[in-house]
Amino acid sequence: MPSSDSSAPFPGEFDFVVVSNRLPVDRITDDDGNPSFRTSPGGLVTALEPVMREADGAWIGWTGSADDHTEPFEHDGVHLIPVHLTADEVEKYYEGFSNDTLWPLYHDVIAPPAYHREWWESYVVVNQRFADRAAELASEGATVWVQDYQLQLVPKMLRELRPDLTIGFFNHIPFPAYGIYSQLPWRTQIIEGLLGADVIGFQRTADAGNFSRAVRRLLGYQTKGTVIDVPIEDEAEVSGSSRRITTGRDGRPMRAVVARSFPISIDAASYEQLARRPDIQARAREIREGLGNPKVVMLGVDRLDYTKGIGHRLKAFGELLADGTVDVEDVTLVQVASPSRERVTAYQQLRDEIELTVGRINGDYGTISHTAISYLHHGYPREEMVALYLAADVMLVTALRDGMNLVAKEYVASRFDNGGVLVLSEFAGASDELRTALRVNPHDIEGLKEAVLQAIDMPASERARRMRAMRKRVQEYDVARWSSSFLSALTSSSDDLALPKSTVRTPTRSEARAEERAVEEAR
Ligand code: GDG
Repeated sequence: MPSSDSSAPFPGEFDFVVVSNRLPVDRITDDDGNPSFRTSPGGLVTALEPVMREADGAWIGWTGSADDHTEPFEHDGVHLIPVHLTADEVEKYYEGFSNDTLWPLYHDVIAPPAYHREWWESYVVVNQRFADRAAELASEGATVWVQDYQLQLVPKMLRELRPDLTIGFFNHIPFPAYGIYSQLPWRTQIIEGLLGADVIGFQRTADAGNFSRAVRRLLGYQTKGTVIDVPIEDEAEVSGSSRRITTGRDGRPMRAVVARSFPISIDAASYEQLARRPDIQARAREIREGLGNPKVVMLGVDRLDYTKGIGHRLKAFGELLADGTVDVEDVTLVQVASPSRERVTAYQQLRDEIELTVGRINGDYGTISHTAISYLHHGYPREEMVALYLAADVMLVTALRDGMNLVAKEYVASRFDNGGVLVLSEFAGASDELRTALRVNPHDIEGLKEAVLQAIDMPASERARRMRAMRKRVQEYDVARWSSSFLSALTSSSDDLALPKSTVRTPTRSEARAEERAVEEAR
């Protein structure tokens, strides 16, 4: 164990620890100006809350404010342990390396990644801080689950400090093909960092495959199916580890690391519950009335991010209006673009581009009584989101690259009426599961326009058939199932891990090849 910070409460107390960049709470200020925290509306919280409660677990993360020295506190029965970040670290580790290097790189360089050595240095320092904190708090033999791309070095750092721990890692965003990943100047360190985990989870089978390929190319380790044999260098790790240790061909001790897909999901039942509420249904009707009761309401809901393909969607809609295929009196698009990463230049530019395009389309095709695009640069309460999902005949998810895309699943979960059509990018992880959506290549504007028209004209019986199949999937594989399947893979014996069962059917060789071709072509 590391020498524990004498001021740190709860040393070695927790059997289950979650580590993520952000704590699952947002800071709010009440009417009297008193600050407090409120649970943030993410799926991860919903998924982990029951596990956290049962295990009396701790959640380590940043509060979202620079230079914030909030002490550990309890919120809704979960111990929250803030990690402090300076303003300089927020700029270099978070906005820089995480959001301006890794994010664009892992999303197939849709925007050019920036590589700066001082950002990397800050990433290392901050990852070490998170690892130190987890090492202090975890009990002997505890399970630690590290989340996402901001913390890829934590598994290795943590294993060095605490070889007795069981360590999981889940990557919420894609893992790119080697040809792209290999741009990263610190590609080997990141791979080694991740391999400190016992189980590395990805959204799609293809992501796990890309990772294993990078391991083979960069480190030359053997991989068999989803298992990677990782040589153990450190003697202390052999004696201290609770995991199965095998002997490699060269006589060196090895650890079996599993890299496979665990597609994340949502709390489907809670979306359906909201959608069945009469007040939310009334609100959905009100939204349609407010839009002038058009024949067709189309909807997009995204963080304002260049990965989401908002521009491609607007281009397709704009062209349909321009060539007269759809009429602004009949069809309207509501685009919620919730504010995101507003201090990163690429996001500022994106906002300008999108708002210019929306303005042009509305100026060219709007009438006094009908607006082509209702553009909303706000965040909304979940109730309002569900009302929008109910109001929308067609949901447009046209991401150019997306780990999963929960919006697609939320739409499906909300449509208990089996109405509505989902147009879904094949580049979103969700398209592996939601196979009866109208799947599109968003780069193909003609194809996208055709899919939009097909969605608009789709007979009710076909809508219902497609929606029923998608609803079955989302209801069965909800977020509780996601976390329990990850955690059971993590805590089961290494022997079991050698025979993992993916929750998603592994694509056949020809499907995988077709997907690779599609990716190549899209580039
Ligand atoms: C990352 C990966 C992966 C959006 N605007 C509002 C609002 N939202 C909610 C949505 C949805 C969530 O935010 C966005 O999740 P996504 O999955 O669509 O996308 P990312 O934020 O990029 O998430 C992604 C995910 O991690 C999980 O692993 O699926 O691929 O990129 O839940 O509903 N919620 C509310 N108001 C808004 O205005 N309440």
